[in-house]
Amino acid sequence: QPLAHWDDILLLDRQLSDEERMVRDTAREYCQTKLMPRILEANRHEIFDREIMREMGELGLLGSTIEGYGCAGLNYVSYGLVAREVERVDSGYRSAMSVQSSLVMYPISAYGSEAQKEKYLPKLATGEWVGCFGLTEPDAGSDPGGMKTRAKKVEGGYRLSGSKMWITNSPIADVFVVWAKDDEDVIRGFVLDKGMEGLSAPKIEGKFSLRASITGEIVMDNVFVPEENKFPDIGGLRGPFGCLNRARYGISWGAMGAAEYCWHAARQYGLDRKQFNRPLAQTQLFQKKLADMQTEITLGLQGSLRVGRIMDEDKNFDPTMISLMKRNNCGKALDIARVSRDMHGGNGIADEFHVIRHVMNLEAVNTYEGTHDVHALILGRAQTGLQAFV
Ligand code: TGC
Ligand code: FAD
Repeated sequence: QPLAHWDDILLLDRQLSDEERMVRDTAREYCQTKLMPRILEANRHEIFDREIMREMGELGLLGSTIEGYGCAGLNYVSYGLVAREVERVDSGYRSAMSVQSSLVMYPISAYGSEAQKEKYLPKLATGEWVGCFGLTEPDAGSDPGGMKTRAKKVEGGYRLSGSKMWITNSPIADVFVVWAKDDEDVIRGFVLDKGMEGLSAPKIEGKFSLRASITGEIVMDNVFVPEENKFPDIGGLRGPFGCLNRARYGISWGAMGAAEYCWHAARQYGLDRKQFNRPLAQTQLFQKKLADMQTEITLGLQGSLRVGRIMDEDKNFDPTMISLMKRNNCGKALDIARVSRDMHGGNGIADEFHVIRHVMNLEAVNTYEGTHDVHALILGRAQTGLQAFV
């Protein structure tokens, strides 16, 4: 008989509190019963079902770490556990959730005025409003400091001009958190509302990754943004990076959820399928691959749990910890998904088996929020004191 806890060899379950287990189980139940049945068609036809945001809102999964304003006030470990369950189904659904939570609601809660918090957070928490986060531009990806979007001071506010590229949720967004340089060349954050004159968000077509997540541009043609829509005090890259820390942390858990799906699927496939008169799982090569998957996933989850505990206990966590886990877990998840695809043979390329979808998704997950190599450079700089970006 297999070991009873072969899928949790270091007993992560026992490291969780009752409340954390309850949050995880609620998220798992929702994801398996409501999201999993939708994903095949959503991925095939590039459909993002807007209703999903309302469902997540109802369960308290949006902005879940925020206290008040209709948010659940959970800890960061719980947030990570939810990301793991959502991404076990699809990275695109986790994208929608993490952008709303970490990249839209978090900056409003951390940098926003009281009026901004009251106006935006409750409706974002229920999923009535969808948000997006505009940092990347066509010519400024890994180097967001090179952005060209300008916020020119005018009477009563600012005029924003420029364009943002690869923006999750933008075509359906009601709320746009946008980063732009002011007249002093300082990066500032603004909250734009759908319908502002000069604001549009065309969809990017033809993605072969995260097809169940909607991605677009944000085009700003001299958009007037009133003073009260600017984050009052935050300036510089610290603003967007404060949000990215939270999102990257969630991704480190989420990527492990996708990897777990691929690992479990490969194991089951190997038990069920016979070649040369024995189950594939009874071959040495197959078992070595399963052992490698089990090892990387077990260590990756422990690492993310450790970072989550530090975030919950010591608010002064070091972002380098997050770079380490985002980089490692995304890279390892992508490797695991590719190997699982191979272990499924020809069936591995059929979407009914779901593994090829995870492979395609994890390509983007390994790239966004800081590429695998950019996080290597962040880690390299942190241990040598020498920056190698330029
Ligand atoms: P650098 O000199 O390193 O820093 C400039 C200022 O920013 C501060 N800072 C941070 N603050 C908090 N947390 C962090 N992680 C921070 N990293 C940097 C830093 O202290 C400094 O502050 P100050 O006050 O002294 O000015 O800046 P650099 O220009 O050299 O940066 C280089 C680099 C590579 C580290 C950085 O630009 C980077 O990480 N690039 C990757 C870009 C990225 O991650 N983009 C993400 C776009 S959003 C997205 O992908 C969403 S996908 C979501 C989904 O669908 O799930
Ligand atoms: P580049 O920066 O041009 O990088 C290209 C290659 O060069 C990479 O391999 C990179 O590692 C390498 N490279 C770059 N600099 C160096 C260096 N100094 N040394 C060595 N190698 C280097 N952005 C948002 O603002 N909001 C969103 O909601 C959002 N959602 C996204 C959704 C999807 C599906 C995708 C694909 C992207 C999304 N992004 C979003 C953008 C994402 O963050 C960027 O794609 C990412 O930061 C990389 O930037 P880039 O695509 O311009 O690649």
